[in-house]
Amino acid sequence: MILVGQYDSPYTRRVAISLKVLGIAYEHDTRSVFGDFDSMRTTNPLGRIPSLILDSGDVLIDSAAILDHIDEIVGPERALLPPSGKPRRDALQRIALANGAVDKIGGGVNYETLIRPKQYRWPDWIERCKTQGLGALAALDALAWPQDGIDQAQITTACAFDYIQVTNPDMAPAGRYPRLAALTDRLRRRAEFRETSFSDYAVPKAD
Ligand SMILES: N[C@@H](CCC(=O)N[C@@H](CS)C(=O)NCC(=O)O)C(=O)O
Repeated sequence: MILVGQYDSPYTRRVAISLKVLGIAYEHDTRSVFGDFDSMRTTNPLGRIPSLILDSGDVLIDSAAILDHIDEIVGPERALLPPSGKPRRDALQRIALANGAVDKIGGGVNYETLIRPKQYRWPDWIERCKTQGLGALAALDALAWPQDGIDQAQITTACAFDYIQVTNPDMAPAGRYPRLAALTDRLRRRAEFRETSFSDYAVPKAD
């Protein structure tokens, strides 16, 4: 199978890390959503990442749908999401908050400030997105997190927090989110996180 998307996308990265944790081999297609837009649209009509191209040629889009398929392949004993009940609801709630933080800070604040020309920006909207994203981080930081092991809620949350720390360090200063920092620091040491590191990522500057 082929995973399409670069690791500076936390949605792509959570898929990559899940594949690695579960020992599923993949090729990596590093086309860019912005630089290779027309080509990307031939893989995913939305022109977004991640996509997973299966050996059958079928293309899965959206990280949640891709991860659902991966969990199905490995079966309930090894799946990264709990199968049912409160454990599943709690995990999905954490994942919604983590992905929501990235939607609002990455897709909201960063796209609005880095892509939209200055004269067309709406500061109140950017501030609203920031409030929403930081609200999600605060809610995640108020939760207790495991000190060991790995599952989808941990992977997704650490990918989200790592992304925000790299791209928006002012929003995640040292000490503000101690539980998220501890979770992310622990997982960053794992091979799956190191192999998908995007520490060489150059944060674009808003004009
Ligand atoms: N809900 C989607 C979100 C994917 C997403 O927003 N990906 C970003 C990259 S981080 C993207 O493709 N952005 C380009 C665009 O939306 O035009 C998922 O979980 O896969």
